[in-house]
Amino acid sequence: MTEFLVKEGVKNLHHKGEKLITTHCCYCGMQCGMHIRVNEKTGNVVGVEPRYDWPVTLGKMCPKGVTAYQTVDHEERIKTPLIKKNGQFVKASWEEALDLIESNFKRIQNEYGKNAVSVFGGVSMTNEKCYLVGKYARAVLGTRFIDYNGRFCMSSAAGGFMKTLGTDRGSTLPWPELEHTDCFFMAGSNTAECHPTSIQWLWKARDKGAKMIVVDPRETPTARIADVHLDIRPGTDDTLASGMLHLLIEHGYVDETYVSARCNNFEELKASVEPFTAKYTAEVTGVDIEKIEKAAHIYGRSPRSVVMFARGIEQQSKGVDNVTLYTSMALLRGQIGKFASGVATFTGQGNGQGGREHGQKADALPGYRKIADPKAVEYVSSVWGIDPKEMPQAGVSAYEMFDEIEKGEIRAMHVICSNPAVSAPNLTHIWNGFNKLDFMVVSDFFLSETAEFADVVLPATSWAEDEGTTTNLEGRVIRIRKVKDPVGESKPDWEIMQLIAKRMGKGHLFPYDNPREIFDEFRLASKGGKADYYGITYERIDKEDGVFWPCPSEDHPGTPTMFKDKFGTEDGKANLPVVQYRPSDETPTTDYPLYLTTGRVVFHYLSGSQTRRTKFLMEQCPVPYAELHPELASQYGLTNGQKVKLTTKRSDMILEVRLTKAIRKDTVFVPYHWGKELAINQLTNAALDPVSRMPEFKVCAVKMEKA
Ligand SMILES: Nc1nc2c(c(=O)[nH]1)N[C@H]1C(S)=C(S)[C@@H](COP(=O)(O)OP(=O)(O)OC[C@H]3O[C@@H](n4cnc5c(=O)[nH]c(N)nc54)[C@H](O)[C@@H]3O)O[C@H]1N2
Ligand SMILES: Nc1nc2c(c(=O)[nH]1)N[C@H]1C(S)=C(S)[C@@H](COP(=O)(O)OP(=O)(O)OC[C@H]3O[C@@H](n4cnc5c(=O)[nH]c(N)nc54)[C@H](O)[C@@H]3O)O[C@H]1N2
Ligand code: SF4
Ligand SMILES: [Mo]
Repeated sequence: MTEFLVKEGVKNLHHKGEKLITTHCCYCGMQCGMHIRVNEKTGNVVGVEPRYDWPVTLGKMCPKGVTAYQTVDHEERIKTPLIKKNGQFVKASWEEALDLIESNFKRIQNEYGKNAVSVFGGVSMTNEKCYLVGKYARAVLGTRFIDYNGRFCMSSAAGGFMKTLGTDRGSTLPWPELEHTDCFFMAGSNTAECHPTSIQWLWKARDKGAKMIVVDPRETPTARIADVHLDIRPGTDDTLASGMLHLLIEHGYVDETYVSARCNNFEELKASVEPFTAKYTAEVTGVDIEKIEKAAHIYGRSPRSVVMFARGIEQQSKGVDNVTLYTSMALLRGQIGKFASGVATFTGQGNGQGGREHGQKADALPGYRKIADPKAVEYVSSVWGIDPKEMPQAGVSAYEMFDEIEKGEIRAMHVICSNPAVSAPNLTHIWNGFNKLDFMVVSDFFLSETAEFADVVLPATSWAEDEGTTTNLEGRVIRIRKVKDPVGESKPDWEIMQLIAKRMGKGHLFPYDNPREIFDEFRLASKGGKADYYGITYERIDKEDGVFWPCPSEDHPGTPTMFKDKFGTEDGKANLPVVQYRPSDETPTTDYPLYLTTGRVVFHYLSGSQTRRTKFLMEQCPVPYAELHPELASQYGLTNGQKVKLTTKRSDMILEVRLTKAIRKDTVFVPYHWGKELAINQLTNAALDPVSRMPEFKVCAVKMEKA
């Protein structure tokens, strides 16, 4: 069928009076292949056609993807710079806005030092832009305070992969190989709603007999099709994974040849998981012992298997430990570096992979280099044309920047492509921080909840108005094409940073005329790093359906399968770290007797800034709700549709009850895509993982009352 559509489809997709431009969806890490339909007369985007010949998604798209085009010419797009006067935004020229930014950034830095101006980035942008955000902060503003929204997303996966495998590429295998695996072990991923177009690969494999194990406190649409659903008590993944390791060892499922040749620390790991018997694991996790044993046998006996996880296990104050333990399962079975097997995290945002490699992170430089490494600083400074002594030190993580605001260390912030006024934990702290800033700039194409706090809002272009590259969840670098000219006076983020660089007297560091020139500089900046893009060109991406990093030279084929012969660690061997069990930062108490967990629905994307402006999606899911088991609801005298008050140590809010048997009886789930009084992040816990500084979005203790 797909072959037929590839041959016949593109021709049939064409509508009279329109042109089709080939690109990728702007939302999640799947980066589904699509053609955008553009009216040839008006130049406006009028629709989308799925791309049947894109090898990763084969013409499949989800409800967000097929409506994404509606945001491009949306009536609420910001079309000019906005300046706040007496609490109201008024339209301004670019000159006025830049004057204000220049004078305030200079005043604040003169008075309080360079670090008083901070940058908060995001990864819905292309690699070109993500790379420049790091350079803008460090080389133009000279500040150490830069971090980004990937801290709330991929940082625990990154930290865990670095510890075990030595390189953080979200997937060790290309997605089409999933069809040929024998077993999926999936923890904390609601794949069917969050990476919907992956499901086709799972189905294809299931048709061939592949087994599926899902670990989730909720019976998600993904869990419903599993052979075993481990309905875990939130925050106990470290125990469950340790139990699985214990059982793999106990039942002789360890690939001893692989482990002795390719892994360090097996004996220590073995000793550390000794206490995690099936019985103990069942007690702690609340999962039936039979199911735990069944899962271990299925996973242990599968010749080819893939361990997959997502934010359910990562957005915890022990997210890194969870990642190292689940990754160790794949290592013990000798699965990494082989066909149709391995380990993968479901990268969240469109460029969540690329965006985390290029230096938006407080302690990182392009190519996955560390700012603490003098050689890295020297190399990147030479590419940028700055004195290595000018390179700022490492800063602090996204949430911790708000502590620095409270302390008066940070006085100004430029938010580029993120909406932390909705998406950060413990929102009171965030809102107070924004109110306390002397000066705040936001670059966005909609007036997001965060932009409402700003002094100056700069109109950025959308994903369809500029070209560049992203890196999808496999690690494949792909092309985003310019579909139309920017609406109104909006400008691409790289041009906005360039304008500010000029005002700050650093225009010579931003000499670009187009994204290609930025990509070429970035290739060089990444050269020799772990995430080496040097051999990737726009032409190769077109010709080869994307190129997988690392790709150190133009004659290198790229790396679809990672770690075939050696890992990214110094000695080339994978590590099997020993983990010290610890409970979540908050567990239920008499006062707060239930678990609260948060996440997504298929119809909305992240802070909802884009999807809440899309009519169809809002019709499908207009408001947040509290998902409860009917038995729990009846204990509280609640019925479907009634109002309930949820209270945590941080705040309270009122939500509508939605009853479902597909959730544990001790857990409440609330989707987080709404702002202000509808934002569940008013209640969430900002306890941070000690390594990744990831907040514990997935677990806190909550009190529930009829409202
Ligand atoms: N529709 C949609 N798709 C998206 C996004 C979106 O906003 N909407 N966002 C994109 C982004 S940026 C991301 S990061 C991904 C996120 O993708 P996912 O991580 O799949 O999505 P979540 O809903 O955050 O959480 C996944 C699951 O974790 C479970 N969970 C909660 N607590 C625990 C726990 O303690 N242990 C375990 N094992 N599981 C737990 C939840 O019940 C939930 O089903 O999705 C991407 N795709
Ligand atoms: N409770 C709870 N909170 C969570 C999570 C959770 O599971 N539970 N998940 C966390 C995760 S995984 C993530 S990724 C974060 C995401 O949280 P956010 O960073 O807030 O994500 P978005 O809603 O994508 O915000 C991006 C903003 O940038 C704008 N934008 C999009 N593209 C561009 C561009 O190219 N340029 C510019 N300048 N602007 C652009 C959009 O209009 C939008 O306003 O939320 C986190 N928060
Ligand atoms: S699965 Fe992700 S990339 Fe694909 S259409 Fe949906 S939101 Fe877009
Ligand atoms: Mo994310």
